[in-house]
Parts: sequence; structure tokens; C-alpha cells
Amino acid sequence: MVSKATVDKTIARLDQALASGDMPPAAYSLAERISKRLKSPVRLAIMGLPGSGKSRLLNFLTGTEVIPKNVKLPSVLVAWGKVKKIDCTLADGKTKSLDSFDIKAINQLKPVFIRLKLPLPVLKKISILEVNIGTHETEQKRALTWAARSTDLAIWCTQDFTKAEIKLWNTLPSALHDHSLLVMTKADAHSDKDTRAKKLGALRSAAAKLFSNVHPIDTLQALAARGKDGVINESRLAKSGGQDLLRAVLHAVDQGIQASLDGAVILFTSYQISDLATPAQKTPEPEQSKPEAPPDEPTELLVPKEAPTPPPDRDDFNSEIVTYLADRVKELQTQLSESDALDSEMIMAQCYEYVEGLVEQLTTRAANDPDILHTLDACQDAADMMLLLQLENQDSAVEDAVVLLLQIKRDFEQKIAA
Ligand SMILES: Nc1nc2c(ncn2[C@@H]2O[C@H](COP(=O)(O)OP(=O)(O)OP(=O)(O)O)[C@@H](O)[C@H]2O)c(=O)[nH]1
Ligand SMILES: [Mg+2]
Repeated sequence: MVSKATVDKTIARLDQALASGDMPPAAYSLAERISKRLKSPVRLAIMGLPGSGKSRLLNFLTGTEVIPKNVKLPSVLVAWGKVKKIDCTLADGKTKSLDSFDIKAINQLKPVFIRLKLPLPVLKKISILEVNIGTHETEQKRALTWAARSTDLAIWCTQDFTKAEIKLWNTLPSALHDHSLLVMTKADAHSDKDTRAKKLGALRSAAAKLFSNVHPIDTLQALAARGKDGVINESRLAKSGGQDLLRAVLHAVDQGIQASLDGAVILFTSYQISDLATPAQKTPEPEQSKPEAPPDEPTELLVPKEAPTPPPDRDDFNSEIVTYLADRVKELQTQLSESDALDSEMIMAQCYEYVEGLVEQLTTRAANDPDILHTLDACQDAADMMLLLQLENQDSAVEDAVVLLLQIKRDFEQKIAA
């Protein structure tokens, strides 16, 4: 379990290093990104087909009936706020605020997105987005692409994980796949033990290459395990699958935070960034971070607009990127096969340069094609990862860096195929 003190100390040390202005630009942007990630709640998205049990699961994870039964809503973001606030984003982009979750008033507004702020402690650690994807494939892909931009960790709710669901899941960036959970909701539908085990086995083999595990849950029982007085019936919670799922979610959240902390440690070591207890002489007063109060807008959710008409040459652009990456990978392979001794430092530096080149191309492109922003974000993450691999200087780093390049190439190929 990651301790809050470690996170706070790391944030303060990063902020102190950023304020000193002593770091090279690549390290500066990495420090900035790690600091921002550590200060913000982890952004969890609950996805799945309509009626798959997303809202009930959201209520279970927040421990509150946030979304009432039997209501049809667009995507809803539940995030931390000192006071309850409901902002409805309308189809024309305007926002209307309401004081209470009045379903009648909400329905009258016909919002395309709802942002709900609540003073629930759990929301200081995670914000939760219920993604309502609609029924047509095009709108489903659009909604998922939109949600992926603001998601660190995803849960896919399913009963069968059909081929259509697998196809939708595969449209998400691979970076998101690594930190996600497949949840078999409505597990109580298979009351006899054998049928349930069979169903779970089938789901596990359907999801084998995509998820490390499948978590079955009877959400209604998990919700009922919390009495009106707030006291939890532990055995009921365990039997429902709720306890295992809560553990798995917290573990995934922790893993994400730990990865950022590991990144910070490598950065501190590589750039000899001094500890807070022994600040360098010329270091200016550190800016005090305020980790207690999460930012007012923990997520940078963009309003789900009608799908922008893609610039006509987007496929050409994606093909250019695929060719660029294929050429770079080929170059690397030739170098690796021709040289007697592996100059891993040089190869790593080259990989980093390639991804930086890609980030540059995407940044220029993003000015005219905002839809490319999440790809840009994923590539910036890859550049951070490359830098960390370079700094770590481990034997497997070259292999990891080439795999990372191939993964980016595969993402672009999937975009063209979609
Ligand atoms: N038996 C059983 N019913 C469930 C479970 N989870 C959800 N349901 C029921 O399934 C229906 C849909 O659940 P929701 O949580 O509203 O599903 P959703 O995915 O949010 O639905 P939309 O927002 O309309 O797409 C409701 O009638 C729930 O009571 C479960 O674990 N067991
Ligand atoms: Mg719902």
C-alpha cells in the first residue's frame, strides 16, 4: 500500500526541483507530468454495453446511491467537491447547474454529459466516470475514444464479453489495457455453482489475452451488504464478490501511483535532485504543494461533442506515422544485427529520439485535429517511459524500448483499420 506521506514528500521534492529551474528540458517535462499525476485523483472509468450494470457498480464503489435506479442518463462523472454540485452540459456546449440530483429537471435539460461533485472522501483518491456508449457501433467507438482521453484505469462490465464487446475494447489505447479490470456483473444470474463456474471459465478464456483476471460480482448483494446505518456485513460483501473487486480496484490504483513514484525516484537519482531534508544551497524556497485538497477539476474531461468531421487526410497521416515507425524499427533491427557488441545506451537514446520526433509531429497536427490529442498524450507517456528506461539502464531496457515502439505502431495500425 502506497503511503500518503511518501506521495506528499515526492510531490514536494518534485515541485522544489521544478521551481529551481535547474533541470534539462526533458527531465523538467517528465517531473511536471509525474507531479501532476500524483496530485490528481486516479481517473477510473466504468464502461460496458447499455444495461450491463455500470451505475449499480458506481454506487457500490462510492458507497452511496449516487445514480438512482431505473434512470437513463448520459455519461456521468462523479468527482470530489467540497459541496454537492451538478453541472449538466447541454448539446450546444452550455452548462446548466442544479442543486440536487432531480431526475425530472435533468431529463428536461437533455444533457449530453453530467458532472457531479460530491464531498465523499473516496473521491479524493479516485474520480469515477460512467461511460454511456449508446447502441450504434459508431457512437460507441466515439464515446469510448472520448472517455479514454481522461481515463487512467478502466473497468469493463460484462456478462458474456461478446465479440462485439472485444472489438470495442480493442479500440481503446493499449496503455489503458494494461491497467484495467474485466468485471462479470450480475454473477447471481447463474445461481447454481456449476453453471457459474462454467460461465466464469468461458469468460476467462474469451478475455485471456486482454485481462489478467475476471472479477465476478453480484452487485445488488454487494450494495445490500452495507446496512442503512452504514455498517457493513463482511460475509455478505465477501460472498457477493464485492470485497475482492474492491481489493482489485485499490490494488490497480496503488500500482498506478507506485509507477509514478518509481518514475520520480529514477528522476531524482539520475539528475541528482536533492532530498527535501538537505536542500541544495541555492535552491529557492520550495512551493508548498497542497495534496490534501484535490484540484477543483481533477479530470480534464472534454465535453463529448458531436463527432468532429475527421480531416480528410487523417488516414494518410496515420499511414505516414506507421511508415515512419516501421522504418525506425527496421533501422534499429539492422543496427542490432550488424553490431558485434550491443551499444544499449546509443539504441536507447535513438528510441527516445524517435518517440520525441513522433510527439513533435503529433503536436503540430493536434492544432488542426483535436481528435489526435489522446494519441499525443499516449505518445508523451511513451516518451516518459523511454526516458525512464534510459535512466534505469537495465539489461532488458533495449528490448522494452523496441517493444514500446512496436506497440505505438500497432495502435496507429488499429486506428487505420477502425
Ligand atoms: N441481479 C442483478 N441485477 C443487476 C446487477 N447489477 C445491475 N443489475 C440490474 O441490471 C439493470 C441495469 O443496471 P444498471 O446499473 O442501471 O446498468 P447500466 O449499465 O448503468 O445501464 P445504462 O446506464 O442504462 O446503460 C438494473 O435493473 C439493475 O438492477 C447484479 O449484479 N445482479
Ligand atoms: Mg447507468
